[in-house]
Amino acid sequence: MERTFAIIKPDAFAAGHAGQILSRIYSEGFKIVGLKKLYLSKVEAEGFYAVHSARPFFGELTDFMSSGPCVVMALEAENAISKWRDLMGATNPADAAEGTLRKEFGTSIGENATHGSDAPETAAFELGYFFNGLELL
Ligand code: DAT
Ligand code: MG
Repeated sequence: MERTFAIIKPDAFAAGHAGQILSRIYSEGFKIVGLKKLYLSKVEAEGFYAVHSARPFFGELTDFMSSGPCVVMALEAENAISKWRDLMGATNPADAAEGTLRKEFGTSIGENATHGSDAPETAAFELGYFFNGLELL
């Protein structure tokens, strides 16, 4: 079993899509081992996305991630990291395959509905950024 870190981003939460996304998470066989609703500050969003701090879209990205409430989750499954990336689809919703969350709920490359860790090292950092061990059951 592997764990990954996922976010229902502010666009999807504000649009009322959290329920459908959670339903999909269950139907695809993930176990939710941690979940909370947060309203990130700009500084917290910058810390989370520090790896992208040199990118031209960093300001836009961290403004967006601190623009409203989101839902952060720890998901467990076999090969959870790649399984969740597959369910999300491509970063740009315009390129995402039919049936993926970003295809269904994303509206632009910046506002793409969901986040998922891309490797075991980033999953460990991201899970630890938002959850302590006692919160993961
Ligand atoms: P992913 O979220 O698929 O792992 P990423 O790590 O490359 O993608 O980028 C993180 C987020 O930054 C992404 O979900 C949306 C935003 N982003 C990426 N490329 C962008 C771009 N060219 N313009 C605006 N936002 C972008
Ligand atoms: Mg990424």
